[in-house]
Amino acid sequence: MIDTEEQLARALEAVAGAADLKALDDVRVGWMGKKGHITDLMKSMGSLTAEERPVMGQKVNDLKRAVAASIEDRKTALADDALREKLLAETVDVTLAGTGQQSGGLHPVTQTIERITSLFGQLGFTVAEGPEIENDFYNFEALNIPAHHPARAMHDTFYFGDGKLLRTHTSSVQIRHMQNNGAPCRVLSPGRVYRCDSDQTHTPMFHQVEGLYIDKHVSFSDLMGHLEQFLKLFFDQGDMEVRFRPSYFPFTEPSTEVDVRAPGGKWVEVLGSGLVHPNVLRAVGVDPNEFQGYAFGLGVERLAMMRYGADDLRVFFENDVRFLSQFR
Ligand code: 2U9
Repeated sequence: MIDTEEQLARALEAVAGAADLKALDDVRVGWMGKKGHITDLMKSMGSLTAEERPVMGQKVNDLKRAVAASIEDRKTALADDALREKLLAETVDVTLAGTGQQSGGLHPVTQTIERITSLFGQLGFTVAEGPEIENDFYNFEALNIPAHHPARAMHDTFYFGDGKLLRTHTSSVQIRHMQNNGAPCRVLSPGRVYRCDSDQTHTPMFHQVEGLYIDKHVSFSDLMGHLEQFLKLFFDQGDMEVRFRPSYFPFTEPSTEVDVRAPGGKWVEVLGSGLVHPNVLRAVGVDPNEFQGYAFGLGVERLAMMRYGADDLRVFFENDVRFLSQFR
């Protein structure tokens, strides 16, 4: 009879010597497969006597179970080894210095709006907001710009076609504010405005800050003094030259455009202003014989361009992080 003890020893040696899963599978096929050693043993039992056969059958079954169990054990051990190796290779050294998180910052337009509102805040101005989608009354009519007034051609307005439009200035916010709160008032309206215009110095959307100061004794010299002081503080230049040029706006009378002397000696326009037109006060139910005051409007990107020395308005809308990160 065949010595199954010796067979088992040979099998266990082969299993232990299998260096990887592929080699182990070859061992399995060699022992347990259709043409494997154990199958051969089963077949050879035909030549045994009737007494030998059950004894041998038992031994071969035991051998088969033992070989299968050792293959399973080896398989688990090889998988464990592979996992251990993988974990070792992927070890993260938690004591290494981190790569750091870059902090963001406010957009230069936001920073400019905050600078402007903070400076006028020192004069007691508060901030008001309102809708970007407006109607004819708040954007034009109440501002002394009636239908067919040539000033409507000054604004290339985006119309929705149902009487609604995108506000062309934030004056509409101040009209709403006075309608709701009456006079006196000191209010700033920063926000997006829209005009159908696009080139190096015009974008279809830009930001304005408008200011409105209405009280019983507000004069043109208040306008001049406040705006000159604001510009000197805004540009951080105490000896900055400021020039008031006569102009025309439907909503102010008299009106003035304000220039500052740029480093090259050139006069550059920075804002428009004037004493609020009596018709505008009447439109919101304020008596122009009791109250009067000044209003001004400025383009935020334009002021930001001058302060930061940018030469193209569009950089403020492209959101290129290489540009934005300079303002962190
Ligand atoms: C009310 C009454 C009057 C706001 C004013 C300007 C002059 C002005 C421009 C500056 C550059 C617009 O962004 S810009 O193109 N604005 O010149 N704006 S006075 O006047 C008002 C506002 C509200 C109730």
